[in-house]
Amino acid sequence: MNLTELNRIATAMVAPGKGILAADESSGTIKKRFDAIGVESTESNRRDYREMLFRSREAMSQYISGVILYDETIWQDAKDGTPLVKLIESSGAIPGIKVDEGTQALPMCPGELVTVGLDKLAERLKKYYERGARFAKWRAVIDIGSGTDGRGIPSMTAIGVNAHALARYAALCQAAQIVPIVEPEVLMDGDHDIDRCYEVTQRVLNKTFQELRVQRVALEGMVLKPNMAISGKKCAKQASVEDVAEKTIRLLKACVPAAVPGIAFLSGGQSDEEATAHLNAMHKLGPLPWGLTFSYGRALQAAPQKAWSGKAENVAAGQRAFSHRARMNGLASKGEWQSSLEKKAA
Ligand code: 5MM
Repeated sequence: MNLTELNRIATAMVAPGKGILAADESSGTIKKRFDAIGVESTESNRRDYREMLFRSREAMSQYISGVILYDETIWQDAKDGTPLVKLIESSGAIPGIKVDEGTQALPMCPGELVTVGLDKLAERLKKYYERGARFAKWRAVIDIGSGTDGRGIPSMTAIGVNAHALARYAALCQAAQIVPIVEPEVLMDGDHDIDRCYEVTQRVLNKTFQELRVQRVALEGMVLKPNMAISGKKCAKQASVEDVAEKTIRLLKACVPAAVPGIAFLSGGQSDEEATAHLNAMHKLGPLPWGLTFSYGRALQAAPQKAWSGKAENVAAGQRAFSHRARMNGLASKGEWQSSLEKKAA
């Protein structure tokens, strides 16, 4: 393992003014997104859509540091035969790959999930590296709820097995000279308040870093992709932008060692503008010990998906919508965003 090189890539992924495009929707998820805009989820439509994003020159060269791909996409070529990975590289962004294989029900823990995909991962990583991937992603999913057996969710079992798998994956990535994005997502579904989210996320992050240490993962060669401390979507009392920013930074400072080069948030179902405003507000609370940016899926793609709607004549509009969101989040990653910039663009 060349840790200097892993650290260089991890640092580039969270460079100020840039962030990560999470375009790694699995087949089921992209179908849901396409259903919402009335587009059939065929292999060529998925390729055309992602090619549109990766050919968005302004977004890709100025505001996007890396792209997380799904297995299908990393092997796909653009319409003119250029591998999509090459399009990403030529824009100056780093190609990455989602390597988990989704979730399964966790035995003995009703309602809870464990992320799978460790079998043959070492071999898969080797092939992805040869194809150009320099970082990877594995997402664990932790729900907050009351549970059907009265024991409460999440259980220590779910937190423990998911942290163990995240660390196994991260160690395998580093051995393959690939930077692991470690994503333990505490879902914002549900009616819990921000303090409950804070408390659960703290337990999850502490356990995750404990496992990373036990399994000898080099913290200098990874990126953390966490949720923010935020109110559940159905909570009657929604925390303010300032509250989310203050509690998220307090939580991360308590749990994430300064050796970690960067933190890149998931958006988790927040609206586009909320996700941008939260990141921006966090940068008002600096200086921070790590790079802090975005790794958004929905909060970067909802607008371009709508503008594109599967029509070739809408490609330029889709690219404009993507570049706008990428620029807004790029500014937020430096604390330079203002809501008036959104209105001007509209
Ligand atoms: C883009 O969505 C990713 C893949 O999800 P599935 O495996 O469920 O299809 C997802 O992992 C994503 O990278 C993160 O959750 C962040 O995306 P959001 O939309 O929460 O910013």
